This record gives sequence, C-alpha cells and structure tokens, in this order.
Amino acid sequence: MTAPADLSVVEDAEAQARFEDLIAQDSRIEPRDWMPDAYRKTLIRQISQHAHSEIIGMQPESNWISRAPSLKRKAILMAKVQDEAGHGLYLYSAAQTLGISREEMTQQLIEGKAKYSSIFNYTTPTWADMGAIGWLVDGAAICNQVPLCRASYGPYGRAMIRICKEESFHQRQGFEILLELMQGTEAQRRMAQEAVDRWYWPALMMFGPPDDQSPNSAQSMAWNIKRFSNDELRQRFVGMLVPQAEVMGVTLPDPNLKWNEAEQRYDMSEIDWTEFHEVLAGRGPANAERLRRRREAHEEGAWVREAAAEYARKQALKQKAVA
Ligand code: BYC
Repeated sequence: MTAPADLSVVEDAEAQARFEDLIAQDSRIEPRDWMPDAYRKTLIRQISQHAHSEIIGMQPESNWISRAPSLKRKAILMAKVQDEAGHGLYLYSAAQTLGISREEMTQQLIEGKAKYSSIFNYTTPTWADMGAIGWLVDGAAICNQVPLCRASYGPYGRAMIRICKEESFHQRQGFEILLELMQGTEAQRRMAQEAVDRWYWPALMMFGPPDDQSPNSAQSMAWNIKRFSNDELRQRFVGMLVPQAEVMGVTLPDPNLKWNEAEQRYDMSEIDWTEFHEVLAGRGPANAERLRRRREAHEEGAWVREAAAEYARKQALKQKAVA
C-alpha cells in the first residue's frame, strides 16, 4: 500500500508534468490549474507592479486635467486617466486570482515596499508633457504589452487585450497633442521638443535593465510570460518612433541614433542606468510626492471602503433572510 506522503509526491509530479506540458504547447494556465510556487510568485510580482504603475501613472496626468487648454482636451485627458484607473483594477483582479488580496497589494504600495514603473517618478511641468507621455510612455507600454496579450497566465493575457486597445487610443492622442504643438508657434514647438527631450530616455528605461542585467527575463521567457527580451522590445520601440518623429518634426535626443543595416538594429547612445537605479531606489524627481499623494488618497477613500463593506454586509443579511 502507498503511504499518503508518497501519494502526494506522485500527485505533485503529475501536476508538474501537466503544467510543463501546457507551457510546451503554448496553452494557457488558468487559476484552477496547479502551478509551481515560483511561477505564481513571478506573476504576482509582475502583475501587481503593473497594476501599481497604472494607479500611480494617473498622477502625472491628472495634474493637468484642470489646466488642459480646451474643453475637448480636458474631456479626452479625463477619459484617459479614467482608463488607467480601469487598467489598474483589471490587473489587481488578475493578481487576486493568484491568491493575494487587494488590501495586501495596496498596503505594499503605500508602505513603499512595492515597485511601480520608474517612468511615473518624473514631473510634468508643461502641457506638452501630456503629449510626450501619450506618445512615448503609452507607445512604450504598447510595445511591451502587446506580447503580454499572449502571456501564459490566462487572466493576465485577457486583461492585457483590453488594456492594449485603450493604450492605442492613448498613444494617438499623445501624438496628436505633439503634432498640433509642432504646427503652432515657435514657443509651442520649443515646448513640444523640450517635453520629448525630457521623456525620451526615461521611456527607454521602461523596458527594464539590459538583457545581461535582467535577472528575471530568462525564466519569464521560459514560462511564456515574457515573449521578447527587454532589449528586443526597446529596439522595436525606437523603430516605431523614428518615422513618427519625422512626421511630427521633433528630434529624438540621441546624436548617436542610427540604423545599422549590417546588424539590422539601431545603434544608440548608452542609457544612463545610474539614473534608472536611483529612481528605483526611491530617489527620482517625484518618488516622494507620488507616494505621499497615494497615501493621502487611500486615507481620503477610507469612508468609501467602509460604506461599500457595510452595504455588502446588509445585502448579505437580506439574502440570508430570503433564503
Ligand atoms: N521600473 O529582471 P527584470 C503604463 C525592475 S504602466 C521599475 O528585467 P522583469 C501606463 C523589475 O521589476 C507601464 N522597476 O524584470 C500607465 C525587477 O525588480 P524585482 C507598466 C523596473 O519583470 C499610466 C528588476 O527591475 N508596465 O503603461 O523580467 C499612464 C529587474 O528587471 C523597471 C508594466 O508593468 C521599470 N521600468 O521585466 C500611461 C509591464 N524595469 O521585481 C501608461 C509589465 C525593471 O525583481 N511588466 N524593473 O524586484 C513587464 O513587462 C516587466 O516586469 C518589465 C521588467 C519589462 C517591466
């Protein structure tokens, strides 16, 4: 007779084999499926960081809603910021299917223990920054996120499909803001160029460290979470920007940027990785302000959470009385 302990070893081995088979077939892993702990942890890490990025990412733009130059621009920007709140919520929900609660993730964020994208620690001093965020930041997000629609974890991939559709609209509205400024006065053209100068390098950093310094890439690619490496996506992004910059008439702020026909890639200047690590360590231009505002919003929203919990409690009591 097989002892119960041995039986669980056999079951684990079978579950592991089933998981590996699903990955090998490029199928999806669903919340009901067995998955290795490390796979679950990696997904929680990436999806929660992604959700936090969307939520913190609302701040640099919401700062401009009341100052947008026309009613039309105000309405568009408000819709975009609302979309970002929605993206955060889909992503928190996807992470919750892996066994972490929304409260736990929120706590990690407001205590400063969770990462979110480095890009949102930069400031937005002019209206043109709204154009640069849409064009460059959402553009980088699309490059990074379209492959994530095929991520092996079902709830993440499905959330990404909807998010990417909205990101395309965001990217176009940013392009259009910059295009309009570039067709305006000398001062408006300068404002647009300066915003591109400010956001170009931080946008390239969004893709993460160079491949040879990316500790998570190899395993995430083996699990079909990531489909391309950080450097591959960075190259793809630059390839997308070059013709668009020409149409707009802005200059990408890299004197060494040049197509290398022999290697079929863009040559470019070295990214300032010291700046990237400083921002990740909490010492970027707006890290402290972003966290302070997030904490404040969390405290201000306490009554909403209490009211929702009380409503849910009363509804549950009512349903129990009916049953
Ligand atoms: N910022 O081994 P690596 C948006 C961390 S929201 C901060 O390459 P991985 C939008 C990385 O987490 C855009 N941290 O990691 C919203 C890791 O640290 P841990 C957000 C970064 O996971 C509002 C360490 O560095 N998009 O579009 O294989 C308005 C080593 O890196 C960053 C996503 O979150 C960074 N830039 O690859 C407008 C996309 N880069 O966790 C727009 C989903 C790296 O080991 N995430 N780190 O402590 C991903 O695709 C991947 O997680 C990354 C990094 C490509 C970002």
